[in-house]
Amino acid sequence: MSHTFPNFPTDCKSLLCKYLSIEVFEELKDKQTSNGYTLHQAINSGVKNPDSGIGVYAGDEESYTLFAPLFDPIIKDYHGFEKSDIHKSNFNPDELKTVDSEQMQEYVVSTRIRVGRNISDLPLGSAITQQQRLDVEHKVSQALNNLNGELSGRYYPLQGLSDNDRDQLIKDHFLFKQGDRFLEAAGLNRNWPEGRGIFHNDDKTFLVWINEEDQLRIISMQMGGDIKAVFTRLHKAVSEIEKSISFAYSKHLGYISSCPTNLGTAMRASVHIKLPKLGDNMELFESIASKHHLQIRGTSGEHSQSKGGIYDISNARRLGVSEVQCVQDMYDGVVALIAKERSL
Ligand code: ADP
Ligand code: DAR
Repeated sequence: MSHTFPNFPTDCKSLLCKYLSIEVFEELKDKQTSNGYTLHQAINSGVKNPDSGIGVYAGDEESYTLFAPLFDPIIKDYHGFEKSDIHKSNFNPDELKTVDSEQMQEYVVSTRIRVGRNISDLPLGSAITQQQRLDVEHKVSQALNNLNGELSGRYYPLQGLSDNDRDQLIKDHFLFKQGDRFLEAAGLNRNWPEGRGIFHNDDKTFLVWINEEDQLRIISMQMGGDIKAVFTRLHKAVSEIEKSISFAYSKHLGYISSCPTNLGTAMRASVHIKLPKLGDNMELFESIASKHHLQIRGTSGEHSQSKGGIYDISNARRLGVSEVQCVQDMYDGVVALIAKERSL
């Protein structure tokens, strides 16, 4: 294990570079959690990928307390969330304030809302053992295969999935991509593709990724801009799954996730939306996004570029806000973006 302070490039912009001082490194470098997870493992993704935005991953819930001198300032910087703050959950779709709008249907291509979840009393993906990962796959796929009505569907293990099926699922935006270098360096791709897979219902409007960045990514999605319908289906699915699986949750940090950016609600509510004129004026685009706590991504997921003037717009805040607020942030931001696009 490396005991020397990492050699970051001078233009490194990650929160890891910003907050890993020599003092913090010396304080934490010999510590490890009860699962044997070390500082070296926690920072490896940001060391190997100096273009990271964040650069750290937790190996278990304990990482957030044992490595707090590094994680706390990163959490405060990204979420504006203090050590003494308490996260409050509210997953009631009836409280979402929306109005029927033809413009939403005209500009929004598709809507997707996902939450990350990890099973309580188990390490996270970066520190999980091969057997524990298989146990997660078995437990979760069994719970999903017992779902009925609109949520009933089938589990597809990645192991044995044909290249054609995999490519089709990625093309449909249904499947996580293989070989993300950030996840690789975080130890999240170990034993790939064993223990990984995708469940989807017959309508392909409800999906669960098993053992990607988090142990579950529970996803509701459909074409068009009916954000409330997507949110309502997600709430129903999470409530059903929670009847048989207990998720890692803390009063302070909410739902525990591998990456600190997903703590709290672990929710990303996104639309793929046509905004070609704003796309030609990124400074204006980004100022509206920042005012509405939005993140702009490309249409093939994180670290991708937009295509044909279509952008992935989602809530940036996940911790210290409720699930209703995450979706409200995205909805209100999309209304503002459409108004601006129409005025250009
Ligand atoms: P995550 O949302 O799980 O953090 P990504 O941003 O990488 O991860 O998105 C995962 C996949 O979901 C990508 O293929 C992306 O294109 C797709 N996706 C995200 N939002 C939407 C959306 N609103 N409509 C259709 N596909 C989407
Ligand atoms: N690539 C990492 C992840 C940042 C947030 N996105 C997640 N967790 N998928 C980075 O530090 O840029």
